[in-house]
Amino acid sequence: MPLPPGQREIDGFPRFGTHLHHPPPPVPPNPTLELAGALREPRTLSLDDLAELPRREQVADFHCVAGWTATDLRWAGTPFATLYRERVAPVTTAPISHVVFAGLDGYRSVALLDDAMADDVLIADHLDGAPLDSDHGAPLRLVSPSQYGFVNTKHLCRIEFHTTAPPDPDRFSPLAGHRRARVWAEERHRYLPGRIIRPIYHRLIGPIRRLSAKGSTVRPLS
Ligand SMILES: Nc1nc2c(c(=O)[nH]1)N[C@H]1C(S)=C(S)[C@@H](COP(=O)(O)O)O[C@H]1N2
Ligand SMILES: [Mo]
Repeated sequence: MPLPPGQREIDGFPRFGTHLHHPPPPVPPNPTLELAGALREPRTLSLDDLAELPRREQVADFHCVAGWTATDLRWAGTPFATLYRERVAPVTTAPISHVVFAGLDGYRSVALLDDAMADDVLIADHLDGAPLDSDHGAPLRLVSPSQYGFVNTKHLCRIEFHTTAPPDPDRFSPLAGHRRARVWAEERHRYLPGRIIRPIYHRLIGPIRRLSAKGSTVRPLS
């Protein structure tokens, strides 16, 4: 498979992220997924509730905006579009445009509903045949392979459905991520072209990997 522009293949799949130096959040004894926002009936799904929906397995590459790509990851879980159609669309109060994915560690990502409805967007609970480990987002994570890693919230515990763009704390951040973050269009940065920002991000990979490895509870990375 060719890689999207500006990406380099790496060996393995490192723990990576913005809450890197912290250990991953503990998995609660009875994990839940909250559905909130512009819904007539906000609800909290257990993993058993989620398991009532059809599941899917898919193999995909994973592209971090900093420029590394982990290849051929085998994910399994519930397609986001299935969850949306079966559990959300019937109870929305107005047309939904944006979706916020929040993690147990306080991380948040925002996607357009149109992007989240793509066929390959999963709420994954397994990677390579095993339940997600804490490095990669236990108990649930978003997997949106056509969008950069920062959209792929790990430790997913809440999905909010919005009728307009939600408040944007990153607006003035020098590394604000692109709102759509589509890898084939190299939509890395909110305001700068992907090709321009690429070399700056590449320089961040080494330091961030070392920091993330420190917080890892699974296996050390060199
Ligand atoms: N909850 C949470 N999700 C997160 C992050 C994070 O710090 N916390 N980092 C994001 C970024 S920038 C990337 S590249 C991927 C990394 O996923 P991995 O650690 O499974 O490689 O997770 C994304 N999802
Ligand atoms: Mo990332």
